[in-house]
Amino acid sequence: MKQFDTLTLSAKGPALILTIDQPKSLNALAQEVVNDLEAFVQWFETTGYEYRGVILTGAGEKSFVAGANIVQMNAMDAQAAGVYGRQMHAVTERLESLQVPVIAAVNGFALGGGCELALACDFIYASEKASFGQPEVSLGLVPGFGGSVRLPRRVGNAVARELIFTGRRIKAEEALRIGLVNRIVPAEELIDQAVATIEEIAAVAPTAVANAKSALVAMDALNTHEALAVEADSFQRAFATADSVEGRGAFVQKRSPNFPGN
Ligand code: CO8
Repeated sequence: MKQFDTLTLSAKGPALILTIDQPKSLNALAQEVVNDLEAFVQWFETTGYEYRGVILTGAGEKSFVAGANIVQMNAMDAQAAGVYGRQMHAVTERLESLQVPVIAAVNGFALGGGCELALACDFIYASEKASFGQPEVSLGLVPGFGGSVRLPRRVGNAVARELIFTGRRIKAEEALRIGLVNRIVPAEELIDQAVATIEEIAAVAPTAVANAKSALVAMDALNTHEALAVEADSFQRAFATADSVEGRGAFVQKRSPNFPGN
């Protein structure tokens, strides 16, 4: 398995578990972590596709990711901070574009850049101890790792504005209520439930999941009319795959499909 200084990788069935492993700083996104996340995405894009999904989590019992590294940011000038922010934009866009689902398994604090990193995943499972927030305003800052874009898309404009303008921290139940997380899970079952979902995904056609995901990512930038055109192209591409020939044929023949993966 590929090694990183600040991340650990482990496999569980068809899932690759990516752990941000800096528990002493509550897994804050120091420059070294951002560099490793960039290298991880590069590695996965080229050699990771034997896995059918990625689970992103944080080491320790307390925190998923407590945000950008405030100690390092305090020593930056505005120019350097801009470079740091743009690097994380590129990393989150590439993470979001991986051809397999990425689940954030939020086991504690997901604050500032931590909430923004979770939002770049396809969906979020939270432990009962998870909490979320965009507290940048309390540091005189604004969200800078994608939160102003992805939080309104996930929870709606007005709810996102309230969270961003107050910097308030919310608990898992409220995150579930506003649609920020898909489910709340006992902490000890968090990874297993995410693995079970990846197992479910691993049983369906891989090309169809990849195809659906890239269409959904592309649609984020489009209006309804343009997005429907993307869906039509995506459907036609899916229809032409061997996976779809097998899936449709198996249904008609009343048997389980055996997807060839192309
Ligand atoms: N950065 C660096 N170190 C951190 C961070 C952080 N974000 N969060 C915690 N730590 C460190 C603490 O300094 C402490 O280190 P040490 O033991 O050496 O003193 C250690 O982690 C443990 O933290 P605490 O003792 O504070 O633990 P508590 O349980 O008392 O509190 C909290 C936990 C509530 C999470 C608290 O640590 C906290 O408020 N952390 C900061 C949370 C925050 O404000 N996050 C948002 C940061 S801003 C951001 O993410 C902007 C993203 C966009 C940047 C764009 C750049 C252009």
